[in-house]
Amino acid sequence: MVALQTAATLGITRINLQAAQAAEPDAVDNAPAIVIGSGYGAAVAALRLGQAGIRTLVLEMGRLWNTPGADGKVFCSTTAPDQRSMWFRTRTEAPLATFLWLDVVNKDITSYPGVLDRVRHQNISVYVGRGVGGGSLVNGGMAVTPLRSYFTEQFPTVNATEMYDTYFPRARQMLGVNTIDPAWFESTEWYRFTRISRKHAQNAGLKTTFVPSVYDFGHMQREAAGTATKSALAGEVIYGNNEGKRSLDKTYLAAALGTGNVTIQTLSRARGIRRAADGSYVVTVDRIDNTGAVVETKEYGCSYLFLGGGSLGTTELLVRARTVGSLPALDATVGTGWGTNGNVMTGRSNHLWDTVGANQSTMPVMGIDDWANTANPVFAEIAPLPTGLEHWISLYLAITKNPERASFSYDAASDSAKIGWTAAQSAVSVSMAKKLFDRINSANSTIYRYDLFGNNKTFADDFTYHPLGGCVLGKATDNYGRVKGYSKLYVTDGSLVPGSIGVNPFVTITALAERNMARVLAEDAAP
Ligand code: FAE
Repeated sequence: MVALQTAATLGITRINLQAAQAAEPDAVDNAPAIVIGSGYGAAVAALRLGQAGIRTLVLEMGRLWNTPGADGKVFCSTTAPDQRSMWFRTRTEAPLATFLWLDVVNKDITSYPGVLDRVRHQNISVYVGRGVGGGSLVNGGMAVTPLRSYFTEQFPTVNATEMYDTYFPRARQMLGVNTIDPAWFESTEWYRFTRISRKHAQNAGLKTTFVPSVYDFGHMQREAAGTATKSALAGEVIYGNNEGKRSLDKTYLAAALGTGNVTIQTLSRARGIRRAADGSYVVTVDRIDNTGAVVETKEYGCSYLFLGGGSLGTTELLVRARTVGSLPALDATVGTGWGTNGNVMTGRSNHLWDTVGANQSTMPVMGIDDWANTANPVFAEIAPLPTGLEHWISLYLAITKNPERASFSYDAASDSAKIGWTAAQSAVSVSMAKKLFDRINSANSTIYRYDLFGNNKTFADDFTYHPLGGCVLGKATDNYGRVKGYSKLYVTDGSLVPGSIGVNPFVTITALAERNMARVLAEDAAP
């Protein structure tokens, strides 16, 4: 319903991305505006530029995900991953290492530009989406607006009234955010795992709250009723959803292409940025094939350059440009203020009578909200673990108020940026999450699971789904994402968020990009 309203508001129906993409790619060597990446921030930039009548080229390193494989599906499921699952790997690298200490989670696959990447830094791995739609292709769809007080704490220079009255509602509407029918939630077998975790939280005196989603709950109910093809109810999530998910290719990017001014070029990885004598930008791009080989290196020129490669992608481009001297005037704060949004995962073992159900929806709909506890602020998503078997496990992704931040440095040998995050910085998140889950275990006489994360670890402290920061708003950029030291160069993604936002971040990233684009288009001269 929301999707239809969104489409109607925009005056579009579903756009055939492939047809639109085929129209131009090789022809565009210069465009007035270039957007790097096609995740949340990039998609907002592309749409608003296109609507303003500005011809815009989007460069995305991943694939366009619209072609069915031999099984008739575009994406593979988490339980039967194949080459489509991960970005140039020969074995999947899922967040859960093992199950019952058995190496049954990860599978050998053929190397291919798959949809999920795990970018390994020394003490932290960062999961990111690859493809047209970025993280929206692989994420859990939780569409959470941050607590206003914490948003203000993190963004003291941003007008919160404007954000909460205009830009958050705009982002939610455009993304197609909807909420689960509480009556269905209470009765369906697919959310028994959530109800059990809610009961255990409540036994510990903790508050739970429903969280909205961009997964179409009408579709999900039809999946349950057997009248729609199963996706969320068929183990599909981190390697993509074939049905029901309103990923960016169906919302912002479809609308952007619908303006007729936007072209998306895939398998195109931006590597270098420099400024030409006339003040325009030149982007060096490696075009890759399905083996990852660079088939062409090409330069693209533009007057206005928007960086939407995500916290890792954008920060790497700028840190590299500053270090190699192609954008030497970048501020010293570029590459700083990076954090994990305090992410840490854990699992609890339930009593035999507290079954979580063999059938679990992959879309989380509830969180344990203890953010108001100033001594130990935590928001913990109740996460699914869909295996098709009863396993008595309650799984969580906790977001803790970890104040630790790290910086990027450029490593010439690998031509990449490295994050200087330490194990001690992850330990801060673990200790906060542990305080919350110790309370829950103690109230329910339950224990942690030791079999899920390798080395008998009870907390997965070595990865994040929520990389944030690196080019923080008001530090590396002005108050609207304009990069300090360079006019007409903009950051429009999660790198603007200072390391933590207290909830799942894509609604904030989208709303902030909407706010910044409104200002930039009003104030900066049109190309
Ligand atoms: P992002 O969506 O990461 O997009 C960046 C894009 O740029 C990608 O498509 C890259 O391939 C591309 N790119 C990067 N570098 C280059 C380059 N040099 N040249 C060309 N292209 C490039 O950026 N958040 C929520 O709010 N709710 C959730 O339920 C949730 N669940 C998640 C589950 C998983 C498994 C993961 C991985 C993330 C989850 N997130 C969730 C996080 C969310 O997806 C993430 O914050 C946003 O996607 C970040 O948006 P950006 O616009 O910053």
